[in-house]
Amino acid sequence: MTSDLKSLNRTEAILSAKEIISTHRAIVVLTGAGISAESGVPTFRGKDGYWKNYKAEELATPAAFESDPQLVWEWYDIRRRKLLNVKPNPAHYAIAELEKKSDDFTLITQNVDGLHLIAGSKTALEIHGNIWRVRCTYCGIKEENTQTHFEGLPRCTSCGGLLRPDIVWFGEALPEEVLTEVYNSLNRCDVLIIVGTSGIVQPAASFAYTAKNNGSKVIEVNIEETYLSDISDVKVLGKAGEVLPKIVGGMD
Ligand code: BJW
Ligand code: ZN
Repeated sequence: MTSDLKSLNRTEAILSAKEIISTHRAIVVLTGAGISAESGVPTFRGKDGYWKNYKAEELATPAAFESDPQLVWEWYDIRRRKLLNVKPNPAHYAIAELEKKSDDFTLITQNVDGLHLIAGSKTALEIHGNIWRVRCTYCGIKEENTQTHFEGLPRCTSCGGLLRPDIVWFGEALPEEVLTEVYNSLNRCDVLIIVGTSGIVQPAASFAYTAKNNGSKVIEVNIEETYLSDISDVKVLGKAGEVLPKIVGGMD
């Protein structure tokens, strides 16, 4: 293997990523919005990203929901309706395939779209929640909810409280039990594959550092350089749906 993995061309980078994955045991994959981009789901910060048309603080904060729950629910309703017509892409399937070939595998996703599970991944640690789940703001009960086109605001069937999307907004803590599993996996992995995240939002952005500090190799797949590129051992520049099947393919 060359001494400077970061200056490899794409084909060499794919080969290096393959070699690292096939010669290591415990694999963690961390995904962000970029993995669903080829399925037609907008990212957050790209040129057609959500935050170009909407202000994050007007929609993705507890304060926004408190001041205008209708507006926030309308935004989620638009996204839910769009997701009804969206399917996983080859990148989601490649990750599900990698899980099948691995003895010790953990998938961590920042995405709320549920596409990993549809693609066949057995489990996905959904650190920012799931758009198809709601939580009562009064009694805290959580339930699956696939309804679209709400008439008025959705209410809890147990207590009548206002329902909110079970999604982690800015300033909110990530679910503790999920985070415990995340750090357990990061503390024992020897390869972390980061796919389609800008590495801006914490604490997810710090996961690469946790893994790296524990001696893990880091492989990044993204269409552009990110805040995590500098600590990645191998950087594969390209679309996740094109690159991941090549990295994962033929590893039996
Ligand atoms: C491709 C591709 C292709 C495109 N192939 N690649 C300073 C000020 C204020 C707050 C903070 C601060 N410093 C830290 C914070 C905390 C804050 C934070 O990180 N803010 C930053 C913006 C600075 N974090 C939080 O508040 C978190 N909570 C927390 O810290 O709690 C502490 C706490 C403890 C105890 C008690 C109380 C609190 C919570 C973060 C929640 C994030 N939620 C969101 C939105 C949810 C709304 C929703 O979805 O409905 O989650 S934000 C949004 O960003 C969403 C995503 O999961 C997350 C990450 O985005 P991601 O996935 O990286 O997407 P993009 O768009 O940024 O990047 C896409 C990438 O894909 C790009 O790199 C492209 O190049 C690439 N790409 N096509 C491969 N085909
Ligand atoms: Zn309730």
